[in-house]
Amino acid sequence: MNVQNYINGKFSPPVNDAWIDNYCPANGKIYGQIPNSSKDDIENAYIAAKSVFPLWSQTTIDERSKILIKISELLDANLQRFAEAESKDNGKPISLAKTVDIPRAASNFRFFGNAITQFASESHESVGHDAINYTLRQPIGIVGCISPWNLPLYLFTWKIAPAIAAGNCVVAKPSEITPVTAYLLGEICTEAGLPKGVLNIVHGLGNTTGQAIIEHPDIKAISFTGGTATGAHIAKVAAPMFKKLSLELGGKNPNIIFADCDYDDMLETTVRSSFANQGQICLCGSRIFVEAAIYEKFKTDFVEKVKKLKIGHPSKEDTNIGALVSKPHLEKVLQYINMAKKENGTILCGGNKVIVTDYEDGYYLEPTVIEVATDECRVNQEEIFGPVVTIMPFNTEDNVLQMANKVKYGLSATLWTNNLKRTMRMSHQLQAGIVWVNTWMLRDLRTPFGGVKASGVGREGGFEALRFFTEAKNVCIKY
Ligand code: TXE
Repeated sequence: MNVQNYINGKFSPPVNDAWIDNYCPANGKIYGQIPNSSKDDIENAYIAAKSVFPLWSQTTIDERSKILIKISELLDANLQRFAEAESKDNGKPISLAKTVDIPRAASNFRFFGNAITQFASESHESVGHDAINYTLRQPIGIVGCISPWNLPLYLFTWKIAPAIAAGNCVVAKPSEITPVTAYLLGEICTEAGLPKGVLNIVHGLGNTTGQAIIEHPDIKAISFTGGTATGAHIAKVAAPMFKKLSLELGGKNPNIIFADCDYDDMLETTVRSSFANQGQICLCGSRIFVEAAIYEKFKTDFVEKVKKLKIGHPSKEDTNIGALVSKPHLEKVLQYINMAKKENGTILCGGNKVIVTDYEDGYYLEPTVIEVATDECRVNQEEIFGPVVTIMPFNTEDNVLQMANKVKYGLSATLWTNNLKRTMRMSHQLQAGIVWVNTWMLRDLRTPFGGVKASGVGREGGFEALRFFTEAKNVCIKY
């Protein structure tokens, strides 16, 4: 499928007519082209956004809400088509695209369509001064949204929906590796009656198209999800222009298992938290720490279950593990597996490329479990972002807490225990933006989402996202 930019409500090729090949991860073949847009396309998108901004920012809340909810309904109605496109573009199992990615994209619009109707500001009476303060929450203006390839439409809409709900106009760039569902979203926005120019979707590489967004002096806020190195680069470019920034970056999340947990539930969920989406979710629990008393049992049971996961073409309903997103990414993950061997890690299962019949050039990899000799080795410290987890035992709460926190990242952590006091102690001390206890990736869209340390800056989700996409202005009136 060939992709075009969506600027001012219309599909158009890039000004410089430069194109990039788009690969299908399931078979390694080129199946379309996408624009490699330049500064000129970003400028056109900006001009379209700017021209409609006064109108959009003054649209009633009710009107905005209705349009967002209409977009969510259209996504629901097109679930199958979008799920197939997402699975083909990204390599993820169709079952995941159908039950998680696309429904969640629809929920993002529904949620923020409703949330904006409840987004209240504050007022404070300055007693003794005969004055009253009230706080306006004004849209920022034109904002930039840049998203990654792992949950393409899910994360793209996670940014766009609150931005437009709050009255901003958007210049957005999806990942060049997975552009298709963002392209299809354009049609839906037009059909839902979103005024032209409110959302402009520009495709292209990070260092050309993305760079033009972050360097644009009048794009006043950037919401970005992606790699930590890219996040640091964006922060550097944005700082001298005092842009507002929300950065959702990488993770190397601990999954801490105590002997007193509900074992079967933990085992089932740990397989999912390790390998869902081929392990390419920033929330995956890639470092598993198991209390020594149940370590050997866990090791045997976990490996047995992992070996049963079905690796196959993403379009097959019974596939558990699809293809990795790209050839360079597959190679990066394989390098980490080799590194594990050099670091005296033991590969308990997996570790090899998989040849799927009829799709020999697809980017398939066995789900891999590595028993590490020390928590300080690189495979246990660096984000691999693939179907690879490390496991090791621990003896005490203090010992595991120290290892859990001894990485540069701090996105999420998972804890398995039935001990309430320990739950509280650990949850409060884990260095992470999100802690799950006896579950994983249970998301309530009202809750704050984001990380600490190298996992990012700022929070999205619920009213946090609406706060990010607005400027607070206090008005003080003496009466
Ligand atoms: O991400 P990039 P990549 C991690 C994961 C992965 C690594 C690199 O470890 O292996 O990051 O992945 C755009 N100005 N995560 O290279 O480059 C880019 O076009 C503006 C974790 O694919 O950060 C894309 O749209 N934009 C992560 C987006 O940034 C730029 C999910 C993300 O791509 C840009 C993905 C620039 N100079 C990878 N350079 C998560 N937190 O979930 C790139 N981009």
